[in-house]
Amino acid sequence: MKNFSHQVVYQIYPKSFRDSDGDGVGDLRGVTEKLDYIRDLGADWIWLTPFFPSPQRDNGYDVADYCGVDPRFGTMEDAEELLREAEKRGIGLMLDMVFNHTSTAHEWFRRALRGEKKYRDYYIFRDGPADRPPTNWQSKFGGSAWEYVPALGQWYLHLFDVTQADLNWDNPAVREELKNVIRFWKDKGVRAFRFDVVNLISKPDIFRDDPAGDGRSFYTDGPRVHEYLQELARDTGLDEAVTVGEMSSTSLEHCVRYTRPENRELSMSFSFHHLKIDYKGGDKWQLQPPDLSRLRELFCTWQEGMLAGGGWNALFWCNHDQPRVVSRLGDDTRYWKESAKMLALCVHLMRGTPYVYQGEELGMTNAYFDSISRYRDVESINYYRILTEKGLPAAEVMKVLAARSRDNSRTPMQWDDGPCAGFSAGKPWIDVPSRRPGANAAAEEKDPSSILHFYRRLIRLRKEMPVVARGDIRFILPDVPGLIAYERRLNDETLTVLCNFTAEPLRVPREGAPSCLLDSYETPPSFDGEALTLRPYEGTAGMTRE
Ligand code: TEU
Repeated sequence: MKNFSHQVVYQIYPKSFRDSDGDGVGDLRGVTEKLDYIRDLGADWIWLTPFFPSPQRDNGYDVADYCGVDPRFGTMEDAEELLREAEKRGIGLMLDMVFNHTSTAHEWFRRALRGEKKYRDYYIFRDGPADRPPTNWQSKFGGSAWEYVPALGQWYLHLFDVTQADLNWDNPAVREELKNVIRFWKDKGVRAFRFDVVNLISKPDIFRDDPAGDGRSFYTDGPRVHEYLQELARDTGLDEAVTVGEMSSTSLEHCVRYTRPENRELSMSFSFHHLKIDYKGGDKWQLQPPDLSRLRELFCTWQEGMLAGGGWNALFWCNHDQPRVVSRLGDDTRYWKESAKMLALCVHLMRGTPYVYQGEELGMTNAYFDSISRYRDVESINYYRILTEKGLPAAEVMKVLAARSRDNSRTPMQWDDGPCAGFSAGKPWIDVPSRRPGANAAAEEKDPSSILHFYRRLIRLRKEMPVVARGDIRFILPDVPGLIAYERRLNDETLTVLCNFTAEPLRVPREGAPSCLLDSYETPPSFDGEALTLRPYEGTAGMTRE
């Protein structure tokens, strides 16, 4: 059995990581250039978001050919070189398989449009009058999830952008095509895969209106999803690979089933409930202050629940779809360093596999763009229109985007403090953030108290301490508002983690002061015999041995 409990994944969004040829767009050679940086961080895997040929309507999540390399990012030789060079440093690549949908520029879809029945059955086409979509389902990027094709007199389903047509997994020929994609990359030596929104692949037999919602209840963790994942893993030999599924609006019960080793589906799963605690009424486009007690409750439920069910979590705050966590839950001015470190400590010492998203280890902040013309993401641009049309004043819409846009995470990686942050010698495809408080690799390399060095220590701890990799977990101190605290236990060792998510000092009743292993302030919190006092945004971890 493969063992990955001590491992850490570093996520790279190639478009924004490092531009090796000065055209303003990051590329695969840029990633190869920076491999030593990732080795020094201590990551075992690099998850590369899609670099396959694509019209880039959704930055590569609209794939037109799963077995090629988009010329914007380089060539197949560049990909092979990256794989080889990474391997030399003990790093594996994790490729991103976008199997819920293809781009409408994919050959399969084009042939479907040309009327080839075989390929029409690769997608989800439904009859219906031109003025009424088959159901009222909504796209995750806004608007109807159906698009009418006049030439065919039919509608096709797209849960995301109109150029991302959903595949018909009920068709065995589709499943075979996708298995061949895995085999292709496995033959090249790829040993890890991420599966994009993979809990949406199984659609219901009958398509009906959703009176209460946007349709998600019909296709989320759909009727045959477990069967399809088992088949995919079995037929492509994924047992020896590390796999992670991205699960949209999923449940704990399903994630246990997806990731229990005996079910042979996936190694681990991403879920997003903990990143909706600042969505008012569950709506991403309505702001509210983060609900910290809900955050604690969600971590507790998922961590203890996955342990009890024998499942395995992917641990993360950031990815290419999320705003920067230090701007979101920390304080990216006064307590920039302390809060970025506390947030890292909080998730890295939990039970599961930590994912670090490029620049998170530097404490990179949100973009703070002040004009819509600086945004690039299809979702942000759609919602700018939708929210303005609803009557929200433009200034308010800009506030919402500043907090919620996916572009917050897609600004150029900050290698140094030069004008383009050392990302490119040309004009970057997206601007660097308007302010960047010392968050860059060159400066942080030199400063032993930097956020970067803190991440290195955390990653090393997981490798050195079995209690971090394999210990069980129990949440403690539920009654201290603003505190998230847990214990990891293995044999006679207990690791205690205490995190103050507020800008105020916090008194935490304790019988004794644990020995301090790691602290976001670099020095242990004070102890008065009855309680520890955590400073603003302090995160601390200590060990006791029985
Ligand atoms: O994202 C899936 C997804 O549903 C969200 O993260 C989504 O971007 C967000 O909820 C919108 O508010 C995955 C990819 O990570 C994302 O980049 C792609 O755009 C999406 O699938 C479609 O492939």
